[in-house]
Amino acid sequence: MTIEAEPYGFDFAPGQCALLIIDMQRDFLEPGGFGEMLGNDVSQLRRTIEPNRQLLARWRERGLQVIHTREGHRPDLTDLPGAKRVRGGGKVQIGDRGPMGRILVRGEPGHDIIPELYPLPGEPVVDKPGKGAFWSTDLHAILQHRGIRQLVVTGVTTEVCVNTTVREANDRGYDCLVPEDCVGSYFPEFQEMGLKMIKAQGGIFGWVTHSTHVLAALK
Ligand code: TIU
Repeated sequence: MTIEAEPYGFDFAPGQCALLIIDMQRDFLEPGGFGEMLGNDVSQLRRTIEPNRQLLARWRERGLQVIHTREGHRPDLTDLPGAKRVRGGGKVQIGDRGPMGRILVRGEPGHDIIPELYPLPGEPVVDKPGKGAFWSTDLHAILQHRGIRQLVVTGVTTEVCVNTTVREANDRGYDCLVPEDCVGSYFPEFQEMGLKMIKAQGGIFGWVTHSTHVLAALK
């Protein structure tokens, strides 16, 4: 089955393809979290919620593999590099108290996934300390054990955690398809360029499509 995509059609094998939803956490999408702490307008990302909700619903109806990720750190911050802690130079740092609990700390309300896309029991949630979902996690092992060789990658933000994860996945031999309406950036120009970088040079890192084309393939 071929999904309409750029730079050319994506050869879709649903049984070997996981939906990988990156970091749709309150800390990135709601006021008072890590995203806003970095000086960003969080409302930019909220348009991705509804298309993600529809894609997730269809994926679940078909009984296909869903994996969620969350960026964050241990409560004792032993997995937080000093460089990441001080980056930004602001008054508030990762681990400090914010309106949704300690910022980017596992177990805090702000660190959790937004209610619209909340994981079901049986859907793996990969907690990652970095931007890429493969670094310092068991994601590759999970995918290998489930026989996954393709990823539909969605979530936030396009040029940071989505791009880093697509690049990591590509180097590990996975084909990645990114639906443009299901990924979001705080910056419109990075949204555009982040997607162009993936599909340039014959799909150097993967393919870009729209969720309607993925939904059509899963009718
Ligand atoms: N700052 C920003 O654009 N993103 C992140 O810090 N993490 C993710 O992209 N998840």
